[in-house]
Amino acid sequence: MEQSNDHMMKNEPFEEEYIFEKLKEFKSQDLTYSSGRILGSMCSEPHPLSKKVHMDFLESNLGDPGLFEGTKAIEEEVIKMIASFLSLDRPYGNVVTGGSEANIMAMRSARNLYKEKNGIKNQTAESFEVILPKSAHFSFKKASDMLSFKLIEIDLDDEYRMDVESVKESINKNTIAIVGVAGTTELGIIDPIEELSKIAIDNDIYLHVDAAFGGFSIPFLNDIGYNLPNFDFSNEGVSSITIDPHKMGLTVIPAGCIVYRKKNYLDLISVDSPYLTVKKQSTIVGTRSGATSAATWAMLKYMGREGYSELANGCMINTNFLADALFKEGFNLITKPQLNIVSFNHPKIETNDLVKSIEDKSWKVSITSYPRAIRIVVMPHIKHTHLMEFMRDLREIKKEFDV
Ligand code: 0PR
Repeated sequence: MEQSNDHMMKNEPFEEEYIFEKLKEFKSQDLTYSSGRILGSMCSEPHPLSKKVHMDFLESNLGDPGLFEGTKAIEEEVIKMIASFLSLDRPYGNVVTGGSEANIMAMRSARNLYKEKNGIKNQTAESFEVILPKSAHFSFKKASDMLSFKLIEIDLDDEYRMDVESVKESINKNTIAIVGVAGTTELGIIDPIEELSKIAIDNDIYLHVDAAFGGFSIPFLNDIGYNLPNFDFSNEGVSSITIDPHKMGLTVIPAGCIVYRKKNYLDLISVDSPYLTVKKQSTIVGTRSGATSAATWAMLKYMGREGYSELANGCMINTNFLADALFKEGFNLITKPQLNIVSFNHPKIETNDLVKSIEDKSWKVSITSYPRAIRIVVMPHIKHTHLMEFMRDLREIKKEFDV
């Protein structure tokens, strides 16, 4: 069984048994969701059905959909099903690799729409501007670099939402898009999309909503009476929405979705693909997985709105339990959780020191940048018992710090 490094360097064939053994060793270094120790991730353990379906479609390539017409039909149904809970009857869009790709596609559409409207043929790079909240995900920094537009970062109000007055003041003739977030990465806050929509209509500007995280919770929580703000296409100014099945949708990675109100937004970013079975392609990725579309389709059918309501509600119950427990122990909650994210710090312990002590007890948390705090994303793999253990450890840590 044991084969030498020499052998490896020559890249001679190995026995299957050795390969599995080696990979098992690598995998043993990974954390598992089921341990409950991953507290700072927006991904979770995929549902077994999603894994099974994914395996059945591994060879399918949506980069050349004429070869995989059945899978292409699945992708279209996924976009339709998702759009139905975003209040849009005739959607256009794709299942993509995640929120980053979806956001980059939306920004490309917005820029090209602006160019079309203004008769701009060449890049006038430095003059394009996108208005977005300070809380927006870093994928917009990538988009800005790739597409050459300036980011106009808007301050947040007292509730960490994008400040609407500042948005109005920042609009000028170079504005190509406004971005609002429904479920911010650090705090899970929902921006005032209804107001942004009015501003977008009044100024004839493209409005993109990044609901990568919140999109798979907000509609289902509202079904059961949560009364969260409306972020969807029923706001006439919303041009596109990012929404990720691989976050709260329980599907395998990589599954994100971009949903557009108009076909033109997709056409504006299509390039000729002469030697494929279709003559145009709009996604950033060329050869792309059909398996994630199939797995997402299966999960949407299997869970239904009710299943996703139950899932999101379970996470919210755990979120509120954690927030209350932290508050009782004297921690500062940055904000009352709107979705399943709790961010906190301690008035007498430096956040970095607190993180170190938490990590010494084998928990993985993440740190927010504004304001600086510890962030816990209460995903479906985090159970009540894990949170009880976590609180026990926090009480010990407090003792160590003498507070
Ligand atoms: N938009 C929002 C609002 C997001 O929160 C994220 C990711 C994205 C877009 C980009 O999505 P993709 O990562 O699918 O391209 N937010 C998390 C983050 O960056 C993703 C994450 C997932 C982080 C798992 C950690 C982790 O373990 O914080």
